[in-house]
Amino acid sequence: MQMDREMDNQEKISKLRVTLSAEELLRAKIPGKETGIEVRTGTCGFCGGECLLDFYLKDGKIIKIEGNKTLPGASGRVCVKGAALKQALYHPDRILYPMKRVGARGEGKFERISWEEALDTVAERMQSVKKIYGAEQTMIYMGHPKWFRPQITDFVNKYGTPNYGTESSTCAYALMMANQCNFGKNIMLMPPDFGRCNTLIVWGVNPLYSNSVKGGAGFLHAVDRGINIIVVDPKCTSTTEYATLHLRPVPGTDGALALGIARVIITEELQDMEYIEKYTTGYEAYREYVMEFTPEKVEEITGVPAADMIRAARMIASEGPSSLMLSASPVVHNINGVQNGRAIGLLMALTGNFGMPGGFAGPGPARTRLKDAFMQSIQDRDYQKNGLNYGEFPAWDRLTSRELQVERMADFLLGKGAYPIRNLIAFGMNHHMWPRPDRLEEGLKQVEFFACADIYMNETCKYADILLPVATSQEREQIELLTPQTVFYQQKVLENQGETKNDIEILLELAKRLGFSLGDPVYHTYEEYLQDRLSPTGLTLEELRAHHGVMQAKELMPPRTTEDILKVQTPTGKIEFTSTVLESCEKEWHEALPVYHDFREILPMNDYPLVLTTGSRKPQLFHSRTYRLPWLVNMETCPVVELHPEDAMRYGVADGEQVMLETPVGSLDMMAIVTTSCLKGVVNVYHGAETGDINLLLDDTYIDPISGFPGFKSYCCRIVKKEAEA
Ligand SMILES: Nc1nc2c(c(=O)[nH]1)N[C@H]1C(S)=C(S)[C@@H](COP(=O)(O)OP(=O)(O)OC[C@H]3O[C@@H](n4cnc5c(=O)[nH]c(N)nc54)[C@H](O)[C@@H]3O)O[C@H]1N2
Ligand SMILES: Nc1nc2c(c(=O)[nH]1)N[C@H]1C(S)=C(S)[C@@H](COP(=O)(O)OP(=O)(O)OC[C@H]3O[C@@H](n4cnc5c(=O)[nH]c(N)nc54)[C@H](O)[C@@H]3O)O[C@H]1N2
Ligand code: SF4
Ligand SMILES: [Mo]
Repeated sequence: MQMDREMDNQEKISKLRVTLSAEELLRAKIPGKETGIEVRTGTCGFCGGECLLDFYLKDGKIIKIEGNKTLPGASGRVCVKGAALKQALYHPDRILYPMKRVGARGEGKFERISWEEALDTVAERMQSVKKIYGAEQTMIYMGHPKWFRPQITDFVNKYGTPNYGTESSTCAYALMMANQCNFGKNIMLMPPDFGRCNTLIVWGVNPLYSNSVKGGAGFLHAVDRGINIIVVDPKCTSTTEYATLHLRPVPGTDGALALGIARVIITEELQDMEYIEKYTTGYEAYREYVMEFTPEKVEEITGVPAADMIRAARMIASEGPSSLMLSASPVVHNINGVQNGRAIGLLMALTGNFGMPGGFAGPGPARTRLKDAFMQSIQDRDYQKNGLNYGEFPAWDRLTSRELQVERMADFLLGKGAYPIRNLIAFGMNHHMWPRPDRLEEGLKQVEFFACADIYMNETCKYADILLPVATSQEREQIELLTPQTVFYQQKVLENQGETKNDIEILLELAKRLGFSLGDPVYHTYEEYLQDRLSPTGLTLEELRAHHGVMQAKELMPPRTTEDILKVQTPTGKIEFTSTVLESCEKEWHEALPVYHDFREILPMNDYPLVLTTGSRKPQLFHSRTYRLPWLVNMETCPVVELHPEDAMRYGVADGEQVMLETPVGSLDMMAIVTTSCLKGVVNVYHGAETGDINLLLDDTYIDPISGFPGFKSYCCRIVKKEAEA
């Protein structure tokens, strides 16, 4: 179909070539000799989604972007952010040269220096701190860019600091912890089986906004198959419009809902006893515990009507196979997030869906792999035990990646840890993404030395002593998988702007100065890294380039079978209704059962009666990356708070009016958007903006004691109408 459409287009373009003048062809951006327009296919990379795009170049500059339609696995789509890449790539905020600070910290005054000077300065600081005080007094941080996560981990291990943390201290790892407690350590974030399930539970995910091109397409494919879709989301979104059943719990109450669903399944004897007996442990204790969650009690806690919850339970258990779509964030952006995540995942064990075709984490075809892909090969961390908060989150220390939980970075930079942090070396850091960025700013002012590698001059960079200019994914060669068996080599779409280098090139340069190299076996250049990444596929870089960058892998891993998946790697070798890891932590809230704790019991809800949810994704925004792009931010030019009409009425606020949003931490002015898409009693604010940053109002000690994740999705607030100025 897609190929046919593409042929039609080609035919139309050929006709145009005959009928239009060169000038008209240029205006229509038709590629060819007459216009000098060339099309190069590459990955977008703006959100890490790696969608395939066609970049139209004229005189080396991108003039148009379209979704690629021809390569295997390409959807032909581009989301609004990808379409705005043109503004992002050539934005004046791009850091194009290495620089050193000449003004005060935070002032943003810099002077251009050479790469030699920049790299020598950073390496010398790292070396001297290591020699005099120990490598642990250098902290290394990395934000959302994930493409070089395994390489930076390798770099950190070889340098020798335990104090290495990433944005995954607020994203993905807590859900992985929940999954690993239940299903063992080889289970990460599992995509649902869109093609084979009969009931799909979309729990706290909005794929049409957050994963618009790939996950969105998978979700719509499942919708087209006419299966049951249960969406669990407090808000109404474009995803919930496709729901057969939309459950709207108060944020952070997911655990109670899942336990209530389990109770219905067990009381109606719909659980899969044969599966439970064969593959699980702790069922008796779990069964006893879930009996507390009667439909009436669950309705009171979550606000979900009992009848809807019962319907969902019957669908999941009787109309399977049932699959589960979870996100890296909302469920675990609550202070009871790991236990809630466990309670949800265990529904897949209760109903015998874990590891089954059409179920959760089920079997899959033979596939190839790339070496060191993020999430496939989380590397163990060396030196972990000397880390600044080792022992504070014992389950975190044992599971996931063994990084430092950096939620308390402000304290460490402010010298409140067991020893000081003298160097902060950051790749893609934005302190506005953390609760209390004002405290982090104080830390950034005080740390002795701060180097930052970023694509853009963001607010964090303004505190750095040395700035390293980073290339975008269009400015580097890449190797990616297009399908489970197809490998893609992306040539550079654009020449590097200014003197930018990509992150791995920067790491290699720093490593050389520090006396080591990356990789095992070691590689010394970016090209050698690409070859190393390719090695498990059986292909060489040379032959892949010679085949226009697309080839079938020569070496495949055997298909994943149900039998293999059910050899789970928990301490007991069984799926654990009672978690051995959590129990062994012997800490409050670390119960072996997925015990439900209600956040409202520890918050001053009487004074701040509204639940504050922050960061529900908007299609046009991506954390801090988009606020500088006019095409994307012009839809919303000031901070907004969304609230339900009944709440608006209660506070005497009309749509478009100015309000003050107050939490126990502080207050901010915002514009009220009154919308029935919000759940009554819950208000929504987006995050990531440099002005009106909602994270200023979040308490950085309000965290899940198991994972250290902030309670971004269920804090408390109140709204005060601002009187119009006379
Ligand atoms: N456009 C865009 N896409 C993105 C991002 C972005 O910033 N912008 N960020 C990327 C990143 S880092 C991540 S982690 C993912 C997140 O991806 P998603 O999880 O899909 O995104 P969200 O919109 O945060 O959350 C999905 C839904 O969960 C609901 N929700 C909020 N709190 C709760 C809760 O406590 N329980 C339940 N059941 N639902 C809740 C929200 O109302 C929302 O509609 O998106 C990725 N994709
Ligand atoms: N209140 C609230 N806060 C949240 C969330 C929420 O829902 N609510 N969501 C949390 C979640 S899930 C996440 S993942 C985090 C994300 O938080 P961050 O990781 O801070 O997110 P970004 O702003 O996307 O990226 C940070 C920086 O990385 C730079 N960058 C991008 N690509 C590259 C690259 O290839 N190399 C280098 N060196 N730099 C690059 C960008 O220019 C940017 O300055 O935010 C968290 N914060
Ligand atoms: S979803 Fe959008 S921003 Fe993300 S990689 Fe795809 S086109 Fe780019
Ligand atoms: Mo995230």
